[in-house]
Parts: sequence; structure tokens; C-alpha cells
Amino acid sequence: MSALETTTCKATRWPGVIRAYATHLPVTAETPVVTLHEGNTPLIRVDNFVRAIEGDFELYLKYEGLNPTGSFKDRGMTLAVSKAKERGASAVICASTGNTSASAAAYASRAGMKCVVILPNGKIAMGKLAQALMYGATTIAIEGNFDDALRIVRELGETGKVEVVNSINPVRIEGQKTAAFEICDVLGRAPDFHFLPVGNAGNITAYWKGFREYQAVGKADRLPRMFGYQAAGAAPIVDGHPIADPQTIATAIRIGNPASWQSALAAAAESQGHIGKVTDEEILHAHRLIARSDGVFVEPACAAPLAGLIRCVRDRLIPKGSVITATMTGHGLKDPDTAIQSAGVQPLVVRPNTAAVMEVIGL
Ligand code: AN7
Repeated sequence: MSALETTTCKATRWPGVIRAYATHLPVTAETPVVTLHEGNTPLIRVDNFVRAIEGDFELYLKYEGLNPTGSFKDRGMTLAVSKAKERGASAVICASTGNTSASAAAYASRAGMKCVVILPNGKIAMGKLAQALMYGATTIAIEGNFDDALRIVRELGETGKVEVVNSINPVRIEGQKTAAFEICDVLGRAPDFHFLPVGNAGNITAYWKGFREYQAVGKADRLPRMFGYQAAGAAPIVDGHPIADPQTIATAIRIGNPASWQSALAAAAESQGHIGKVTDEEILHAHRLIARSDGVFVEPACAAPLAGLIRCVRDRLIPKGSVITATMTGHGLKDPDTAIQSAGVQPLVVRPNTAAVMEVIGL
């Protein structure tokens, strides 16, 4: 038996996205870099999932759940907090459906800054709430939704006393575009299609910017078609008007009036892509399927683009042999309550002896 050939890749000290992509970012040698070594997340090829949905293409998941706080938000937050520190700010603030607040709280604590997060009361996944509290953010739960929280944050930002680190801060988009760079660096090309969830629409804006910039400097050979998905009960961009009371099990994207609405439409139009919506049932199905087919555990919002891809396969929209990437924006452990519901099964409780265990496993 011969030994498995080792690859030439060795573990390296990844410096975080600011140092890795400094020439593409608004930083100088004077910028204090606040990093938790975010980025460099795996691109996982998921052939079992593709087979299960009867596709005939290559699908790679950009597994952003492996960032330091468990979501893609860390890419934009390292830059937003570094720039806030450079300007001498002492406090950052954000509205959030949970992941932005977790990330802001972590990077602010690392920077020695105060952090205030405003959340929709009762609509934050348990893991995310735990993070804001653990990292020491002043955590405010309003009796309203994300859109109400963002309105309050905008107004507080206008006082000039706090630094807003939502994606209305353009620096956040700059940091988040590094995920598109990494995809091209790893694949050695740009994908034919890129799928991702859409909530406040910052990320689709960031990816499209990243893909275009990489193509412009000759580091990517083509531009992908951008396919973004909202949840059916929270689909303002698809429906064409703000949603006053957005509803979805995917609380991360429970947003009725996205800040980057126009740039999301532009990304879809310019790339000959599409922004669609999928039901909570489709989300839960895809959420379970990706975990069971390929061992990738994501939070429910990430299942929206997978459900969208299933629809595209059904509608024969994906040419054979396409290279497709999809962003899995957050880790499955963020929302254990929905995961247990989504799994649809409970542990088998038995008496503590071998015979009882053998009986339930059918041996
Ligand atoms: C897992 O944390 O808006 O379209 O406040 O957490 O860029 O908003 C989170 C959004 C997708 C949508 N997937 O991204 C917040 C917040 C996950 C998310 C989105 C979010 P955008």
C-alpha cells in the first residue's frame, strides 16, 4: 500500500483579510489592524449534494461559518473597526439580526472599544445572542424588527458620537469583497454562477464588487452571474416594495427594507443574474439536505440559495459542467433551536444497558 501523496500546502500563519488583500483595500501603513485572523475559509466541493438534487455541475461552498465569530461579517468588521480606531472613535454601534452584532462585539472588544448593539427582541438565534453578551457589548433588544433597529442606529450615527458599523458604512462592503477574491484565488478562475442569501443586501453588493475588481486587474478571467435569494416572507426586493412585518424562520435575513437594495438589483442586472425568493419549507429542506449529504452544517439563511439552486436545476437553468460557488454565510451552531426543529428527529432515549441500545438500533 503506497502512502497518500502529501500536498505541497503547509499550514501558514494567515494574517487576516486586511493584510492578505491590503492593496485592494482602503488602508495605509498607519491603519491599526484589528484582526482575529478572519478569512481564508474553506471552499468545499459538495458532489453528494449535487447528486441528490440531480445537478450536473461543480458546486463549491464558501464556508464562512469558519470565521472567528462564525459568520462572513468578520471580513467587513475587521476593516470597519480598524478604520474606526484609526479615526480615534471610542464606540461602535450596529443594528443586527445577530451576526453583525456578534462580530462587532468581538472586534470592538479586541480594539478596546465600547460596543452597542440593537437587536429585534426575541428574534435573534440563541448562539448569536450569547456572543453579544459574552463579548461584552451593551445589548439592547427593541420591541420592533431589524428595520426599526437600523433606523435608530442611523439617527444615532448622525449625532457624530458613535461609529456605525452596519453595511451602510462603505468600509464593511470593502472588507466583505475579499471573499470573492479568495474564491478566485482558490479556483484559479471566477465561477460561472455565484449563489448567496440576501438580507440587507450588503454581501451581494460586496461580492459583485470583488469579482469585478479582480477581473479588472486580470486576476479573474470572467464574471459570474449573481443569484441572490430572499425568504418568501421577507422578500422586499423580489416583491418590489418594503415589507412592514417580515417573517421567516431564517432570522438572519428577516429584513423588510434592505439598505443596499439598489446595488443588489444592479448586481443581478449587470451580471445577468437573478434575485429570487424561496419558502421556509424549501429553506428547511435544503438546510437538512446539505448537512446530511455532505456534512456541512449551516444556519438556515444559507439554505435559501441552496433552495434557489434546487429550483434552478428543476427549471433547467444551469448549463451542464458549470462551476458554481455559493456562500454559506453562517455556522449551523448559531441557531441550535431551528436546527433541532429542522432535523425533525429527537434522540432515542433508552435504559442504560447494551441490550436496550441494540434493540433501538435494530441489531
Ligand atoms: C447568516 O447580522 O443583517 O444581505 O444584522 O447573518 O449582506 O445582509 C445578517 C445578514 C445572510 C444577509 N446570511 O446578508 C445582521 C445581518 C447570514 C446573515 C445574511 C445575514 P446581507
